[in-house]
Formats: sequence, structure tokens, C-alpha cells
Amino acid sequence: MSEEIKKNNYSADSIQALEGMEHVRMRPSMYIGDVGVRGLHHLVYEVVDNSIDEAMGGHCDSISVAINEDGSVTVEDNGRGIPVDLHKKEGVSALEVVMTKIGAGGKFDKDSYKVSGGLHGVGVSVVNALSVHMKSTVFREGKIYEQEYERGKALYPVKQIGETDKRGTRQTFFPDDTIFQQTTEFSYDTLSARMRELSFLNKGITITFTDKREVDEKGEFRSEVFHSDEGLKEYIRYLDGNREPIISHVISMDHEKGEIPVEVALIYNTSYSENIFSYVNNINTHEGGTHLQGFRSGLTRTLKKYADSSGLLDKLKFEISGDDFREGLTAIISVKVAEPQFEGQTKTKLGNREVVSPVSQAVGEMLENYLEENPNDARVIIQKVILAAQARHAAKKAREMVQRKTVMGGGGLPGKLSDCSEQDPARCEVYLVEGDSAGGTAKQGRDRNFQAILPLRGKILNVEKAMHHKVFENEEIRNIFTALGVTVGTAEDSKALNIEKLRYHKVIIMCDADVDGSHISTLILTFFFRFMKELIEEGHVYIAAPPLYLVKKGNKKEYAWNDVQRDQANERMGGSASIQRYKGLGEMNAEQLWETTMDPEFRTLRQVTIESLAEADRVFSMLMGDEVPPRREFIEKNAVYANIDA
Ligand code: 0RA
Repeated sequence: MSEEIKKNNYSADSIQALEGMEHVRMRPSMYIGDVGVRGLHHLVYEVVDNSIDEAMGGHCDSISVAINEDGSVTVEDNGRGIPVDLHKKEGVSALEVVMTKIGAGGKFDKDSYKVSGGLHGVGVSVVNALSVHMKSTVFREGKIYEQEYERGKALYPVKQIGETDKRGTRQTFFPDDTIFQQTTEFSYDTLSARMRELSFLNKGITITFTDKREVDEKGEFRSEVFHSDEGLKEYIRYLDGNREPIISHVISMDHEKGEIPVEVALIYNTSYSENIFSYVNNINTHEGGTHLQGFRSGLTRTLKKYADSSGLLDKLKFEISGDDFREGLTAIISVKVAEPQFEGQTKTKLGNREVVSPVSQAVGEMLENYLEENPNDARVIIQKVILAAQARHAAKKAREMVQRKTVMGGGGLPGKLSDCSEQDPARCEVYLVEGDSAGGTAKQGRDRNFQAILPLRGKILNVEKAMHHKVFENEEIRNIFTALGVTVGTAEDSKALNIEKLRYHKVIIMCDADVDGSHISTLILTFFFRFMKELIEEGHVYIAAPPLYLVKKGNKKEYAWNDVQRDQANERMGGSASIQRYKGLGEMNAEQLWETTMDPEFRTLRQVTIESLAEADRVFSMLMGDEVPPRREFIEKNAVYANIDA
């Protein structure tokens, strides 16, 4: 092909490509879900997914992900390198096609292990379209190639820039702040949690994650290396590290039944909650679906059969329900599906019917083998199931009592609640306040039109360690239920909650800004997480941020939420201002509390979000569980990187 024709083709194609790329920029949410914090991080996942695919095909074993000094992100692998030779149909380099054509990703390699079509799998060209600048570097067949782009447009044809004995692909991109208007700042915790998760889900790969935006006292970058040889088995140990197992091993299997690769791992612990995390093509399916259904049916069928034949259930007076087999269970299911159908509100529910039976069979086989080879563990599991059935009956009774009081109006609203006068829940908020005295101050300081106050007495019940009927019998917890107007969910089915009855669309936790206060916040959050997950998922839960200092000089006063603000305020007043440190909400009068923490114009509320259900579960089990050392370590670590947004 002559230089002339190549050039013409080049421009003709770039026009076509642009149309697709323009569409991505016009409707980014269609491709990445949203243009907020979630969508921003999605860009990284998209690029990393391509390297994971290369690794799953057996072509690479190492991926590095870095947040650079300038806030851009670099992802590099040691795979075969994206091909750079001429793409016959398009008339430009294959690399350029991958980078600038929507839906081109992975097309060249029919053998490649590629399961696209999920939430991710939209192609790296989408990342390119949504970046102000992107650079691809390919190390392949002894040479280094490079191409750069601006908002998805190639700045020049792919060029060779040197020689190398490395292999691989390096992608660096800078998200476009005209698209991501809320923020273009990547979160260390969010990315690190995802990289850890990916390393468990794809055993054998080493993922190095580095944040180059800051250095520590030693002058080093914050960095973590994730590598798992045992995959889900290790993931279970990580998740349940703060719970006490009741059986001797993690039960696991990894095999391909028919067309669908299935991996499962599970363990039973002494807790009363059920924690099942399911994945399809490395995507966390929050809403479950057919793979979860297969898992449950395989588990119930096999355990029931074993229990029946062992005679352990002979004297039992209760019915055993499916739920009883899952109390104290932590499990992970990961399947790979070629053409996944995602359904549900957040498109995280697997719909493919053909998945049910292979998963159910695989789980059945795995359990049957384990029970046969470990009769002691088998007995312990069945005994736990029996206890769960008994407790469920007790809990049902307790719950029915609460429900009667709530729904029938027997008890009405809790006596301690100071309700607001506004009736429209969308405009109402309720402050859950630590202690009766702060509750009193809040009651005086509030705007009674739309703000309600519910004082809570000291420490509320730690639901992480309590049996379910205790939770429903607990007075403080009943007060919360009744005040919010919702009926009771259970740990197995927190969706039983009728959230449409919620009386306040903002539920604000207000505690002292000290260790005890944060402990109480965590207790309340744990309760919401285990029994009213929807409340958090739908963004109704907030944490109030009372100030730490009052800086005063003459008739000037300023509040400060941290030491930097305190020092700046002091400077603005010409130094030597008097500084009061608030030890608790109780030291503020009603006016001060209103000004700083309750007035919607000036207060800071932190909305509680769940980035990763698995990570949140682990953190709660650690913060609220028996083991003290990991809790102390977590608090010390997070005090430095202050990020408690659950
Ligand atoms: C298709 C074919 C070949 C490599 C790749 C895709 C590839 C894509 C990505 C994306 C990120 N890292 C990647 N590494 C490789 C090459 C096929 C061959 O060399 O025969």
C-alpha cells in the first residue's frame, strides 16, 4: 500500500471511529454506568480487565497499577503486547483500532480467553474517549511502539520509539474533568480493594498497586503486592480472618463442568450471619442470580441428604428451612459465562438459566466428598443447622412481637423520639444522637419543622455477636426500627425491609468526635449493614461531623474540624487566639450544635456508601468481632489515612 492511500484510509477511518467515540463522550453513562466516583474508578477496572484477560489466557503473570504523581493512572502487564501490525480492514495499526474504535477490543485473537459483555468489557477505547490524554506503549518482538491520544483522537500514527527485550502493554490515561465533573481523584482504598479482590479471583497473577501521589516518612510510595496461589480458598481465609471457624478446612473446588467454569469456596464460623459473595466474570453480582440459586440448591440438597441419612435430625420437632443451612456460612462463588445476561435494578443479577444446574451439581459433589472424608466436621455443621432452626423459631416470635407493636400501632412512636412536623419523608431527617444529654441539646438546637431527634442510650447492642432474637428484643434497636417506620429485615433477607415506609430520607448518626463516639457510630452502622442494607445502598445513611475546635479572639470565632483549619483560623486572628477543644457534643450549646453540625447550610454530612460488600463485611466482622489486635491495627492504620466512609 502506498503512503498516499494509507493516509487517505487513515483519515476516512478516523471519521467513522470518531462517531462512536463522540457518542461515548455524549452519553458516557451508557458505557460506564455513571460519571461520578464509581464511573471514574471503572476506567481503571476496564484497563486492568484487558490485562487480566491476557493473564487468564496464560500469556502473562504480572500486572502493575499505579496512580501517578500527576493523578493519572498507569496499567502495565508482561503479556504479548497489543498487536501493532496493519489491520487490513481498517488500514491502520491494530493498536490504533483497539484504542479508537468502539467495540473493537479483543477481536483479533479468537483463542483469547475473553468473556466480555458484563458491566466492564466495554473496551479500552471507552477509557480513551473519556481521557484528556492517553498513551499506549507496546513492547513486542524486540521493539517499543507508542501512540498518544487526546479525548480519544490519535495524535499521530503508531511509531516505533526504541528497542527492548521486554514484552507487554503499558497504558497511561488522564481522566477528562469535563466529563468527570464531580472529581477526577482516584481513591487508594477503592482501587486497592479491587486489586486484592482480582488477585483472589484470578489465582497466580501478581498485581502490584502503587500510589505515587504521596511519600511516607521514609520517602517511600504507598504500595501493595497482591498474589494468591490458592484463589478463593485464600479469599475465604481473608474474609473470615476475624471469625472463628467451626470446621477444620475451607471447603473448595475449582473445575469446569460442561462449558461453564465454576469455582466455589466456603467455611462455617461461629457467627449467626450468612455471607455469600458471588461473581460472574470477576464482577461482583450484588443481586445474585442463577449461580447463587444453583449454589443454594446444591448446598441445601446435599446437607439435608447427609443429615437425613445420618439420623441426626430424627428427634427434631421443627421444620428445617433453607436459611438454616446458611447461618454462620461464608462462601464465594465465581463463574465465567461467555454471554452473561445481567438483570435487576443495578444490572448485577445473573439471568442465564443454564448456569443453575452446573453450579448446583459442582457444589453438591464438593460437599458430598468433604462430608464423607470429614465426619467430625459434618456433625458440627449439622448441629449448627439444628441450632439455627431453633433460634429461627425464637427470632420469629420476637420479631412478630416487634411487628405487632410497630404495625398495629400498639406502641406508637418511641417515647424518646422528638418528631418533626413536616410529613413528607423526602424532606425529613432524623438524628440518632449518642446519649440523652446531647440528645437534649440537639432537640433545642434543631429546626423542628423537618428534623427529628432520637437519643440513644450509650452503647447499642453489638449485632455482630448477638443471636437474632436478641437483636429484635433489644430496646434501643426497636426504637430505631419504630422511629424509622420500617418493618424488620433479617440477616438472611435484609430486603424484607419495606423501605417505602421510611419516615425520614436522611438518617444521620451524630456521635462525639472521639474513640467512643466512633465506636458507637460503628455499632449503629453494623446494625444497618446487617439488618437494613437497603437503607445504606439507597444512600439514606449519613454521619454528622461535629467540629473539633472552637477558635476565639475578641468577638471573632471560628470552628475547626482538624488541626490545619485550627492553625489557619488562629493565624487569621493574628495568632494567640484561645482554642477550645470539644471533647464531646455535650460541650456545645444548642446554638453551636445547630451552627456547626445541624444547619443544612453549613454542616458537613458524610454519606455512607458501600464500595465493596465483601470488604465492608470483613471490616465490620473485624471491628465488631472478638479479636482485638486486628481492630487496633485497623484503627491505627486508618487514623493516618483518615477514611472512615465505611
Ligand atoms: C489480542 C492479540 C494479542 C494480544 C492482545 C490481544 C493483548 C491485548 C491486551 C490488552 C492489555 N494487554 C494486552 N496484551 C495483549 C497478540 C496475539 C499474538 O501475539 O499472537
